[in-house]
Amino acid sequence: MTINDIKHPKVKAWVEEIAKMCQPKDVYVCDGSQEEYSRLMKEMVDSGLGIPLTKRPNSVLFRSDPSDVARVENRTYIASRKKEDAGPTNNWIDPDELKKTMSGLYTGCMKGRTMYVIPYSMGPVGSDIAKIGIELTDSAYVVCNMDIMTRVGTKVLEALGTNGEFVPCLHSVGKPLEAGETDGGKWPCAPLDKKYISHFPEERTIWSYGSGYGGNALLGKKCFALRIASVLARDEGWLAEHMLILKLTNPEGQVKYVTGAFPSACGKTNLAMLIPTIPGWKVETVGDDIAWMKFGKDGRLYAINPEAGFFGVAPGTSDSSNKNAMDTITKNTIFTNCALTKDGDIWWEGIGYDAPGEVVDWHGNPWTQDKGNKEQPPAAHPNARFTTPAKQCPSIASEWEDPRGVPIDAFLFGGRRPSTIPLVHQSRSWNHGVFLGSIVGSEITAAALDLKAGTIRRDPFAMLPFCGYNMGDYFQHWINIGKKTTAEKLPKIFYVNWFRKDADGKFIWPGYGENSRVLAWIFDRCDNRDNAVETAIGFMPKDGAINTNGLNVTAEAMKGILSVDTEGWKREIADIRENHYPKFGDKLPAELKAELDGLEKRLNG
Ligand code: O2Y
Ligand code: MN
Repeated sequence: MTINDIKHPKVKAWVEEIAKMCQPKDVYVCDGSQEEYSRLMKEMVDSGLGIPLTKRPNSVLFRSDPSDVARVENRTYIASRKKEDAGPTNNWIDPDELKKTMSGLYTGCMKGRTMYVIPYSMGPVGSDIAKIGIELTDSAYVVCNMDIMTRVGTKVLEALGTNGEFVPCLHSVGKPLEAGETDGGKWPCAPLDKKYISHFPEERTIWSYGSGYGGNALLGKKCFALRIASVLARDEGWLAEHMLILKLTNPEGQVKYVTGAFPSACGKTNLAMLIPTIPGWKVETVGDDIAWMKFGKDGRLYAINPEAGFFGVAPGTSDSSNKNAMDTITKNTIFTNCALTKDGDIWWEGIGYDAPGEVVDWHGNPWTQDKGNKEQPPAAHPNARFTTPAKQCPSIASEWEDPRGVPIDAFLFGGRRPSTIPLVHQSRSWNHGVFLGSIVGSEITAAALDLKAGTIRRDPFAMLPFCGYNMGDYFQHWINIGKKTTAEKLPKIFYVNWFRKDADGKFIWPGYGENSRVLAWIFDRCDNRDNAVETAIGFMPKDGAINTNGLNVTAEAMKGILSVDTEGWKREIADIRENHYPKFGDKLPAELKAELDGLEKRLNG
C-alpha cells in the first residue's frame, strides 16, 4: 500500500511531514499480511542481516550491533512541559529543546531506506480497551517484530476510520545510506550518545532515534503500552501496568484471573506460563508482560493483554524452567543475539543441554563451550531474545483475545528478597496493597553501579523505567482507583517472594511449578476462605494452609518463610523512610505515609 491508501487525513499529513524531514527513498504502508512478512524477511536474509534456521520452520536469527543490545534507560526521556511532571525517577529534557535536537538528527536520516508505515493495535482490534498507534520506521526488522508483537495492518486502518485517535510513533535506526551504499549485512544503528528514546506525554507522541533493538524500537511495547498509556490511564481512570495476566483454575473447575508485577529477573514469563505441580490445578496464560485494566459496568476491573506476542529473554529458558515457552518458539520466531549451531538451530546458556560442538556466538565468531572456564564469555548475549506469537503458546488461555478483557481477582507483587519478606502475605486493605506495590524491589547481590551488595533496589510496581509521569502522582492514582468501586469488587493484593535463602545462601523455596501451591492459597483467599491469620504485616497462611504434599521443604523451613521477621521489617521500614519515600517529596500520598506508620506501630506491638 502507498500513502494514497491512507484515508485518515491527519495520519496522511503526518506521514507526509515525517517523510519530508527524514527523506526516505520510498514510503510503504504495511498491510500486515503473511506475504508481506515473508517478503521483508527474505529481503533481510538476502542482504545478510538474517540467518534462516533450518531446525525451526519460518524462523530467523539476527545479530545486533554490540552497542545495541538492550533498552537504554539513560537515553530514555519523558519530555513533559514541566520537569516536575516527569518526576524524580525519569530523565527529563524540555520538549522544545529535545524536538530541536532530534529534528536535527532526523533530517535526512532515512536516506537510501524505505520508510515503513505500521498501523497497529494494542489489544484486540475493536476492543473498548484497545488503542491504536502508527509507527513510522526505517527498519524491516522492526516491522517483522511488530507483526508478531501487535496486530498490524489494513484491519487497523479500517478501525481507525477517517478521524480515529492514534499515537504517532516515529522511529529511525539513525544510519542514513549514501548513494549506492548498503548495510552489507551489518545491524544499522547510531552511537549511544546519539540514541534518544523520547516521550512527549502531553502530545501523546513517541520519537525514537538510533537504536533498532527491542523496547527502544518496537514502540508499541514499553513506549506506548506503558509510558504513554500510563499517562492516558491516569487521565482516564484506568490502569496501564507492567503485569503478567494468568488464568487459574482449581480442581472444581472454578476460575480466577491474576495479574502480577515483578522487577526484571524474577521469572515473570515463567510464572505466566507455569505448569502446576499440584494435582487438578491449571494455569493458563493471558499475557506475560503488560496489562491494561478498565472498570466494567459491574464495577470490577477487566484486563486485556495489549500485546500479541512474547519478547522473552532467551538465556535461562529451558524445558525445566519454562516448557511452554520452549514449545512456543519451535516455529515462526525471530531470535536475536542467540548462538547458532552447525545444524541451523539456536543455543543459549541455560537452555538445558550443552552446546553441540562448535557454535557461532552472538558476535558471529566460532565458540566452543569450555565448562572449566568460568570466565568464558557467553555464546548468547545475556539479553538475547525470542519474538514469538502468543497464539502458539500451549498454555494460552482461550479468552486471551476477548475484547472485554478478563475480570481480575488478585494482584501479585514480588521481588528477589533473600530475607525478611515471607513467601506470601496479603494486604490488609487496598491502601495497604498500594503500599506493598510502592516498596517492590530486589536485593542486589554483587556491588553494581553505585549500590552496595545487600541494598534493596526499589522498583515500585515494577514500573520505575516505565511510568510516563511523576511516580508520586502514580501512587496517588493507585490510591484513587481504590475509591472507584467497592472493596469486594477490587482485586485482592498479595506480595510473594520465591527467593528466600537459608544460612548457606541456598534458595529455600523450589519455585517454578511449585509456585502453584502459593497460587492455590491465593485463589482460596479470593473466596475469603478461612485459611489465613492476621499478623502485623497482613494476612498470612494458617499452619498447613499451603499444600506441601510431596514437597522437599522441611516443616521448619516452611515455618521460617511463613513467619513475620519483626527485626527485618523494622530495618525495611527504616530503609523506606530514609532512602525510598523521601525521593517523592510532597508528591508522596499521605495514605502511604500513614500505611508506613501503621505498619511500624503494629510491629512495635
Ligand atoms: O531489552 C529490551 O529491549 C527489552 S526489555 C523487556 C522485554 C520484554 C519484556 N520486558 C522487558 C523489560 O525490560 O521489562
Ligand atoms: Mn517487561
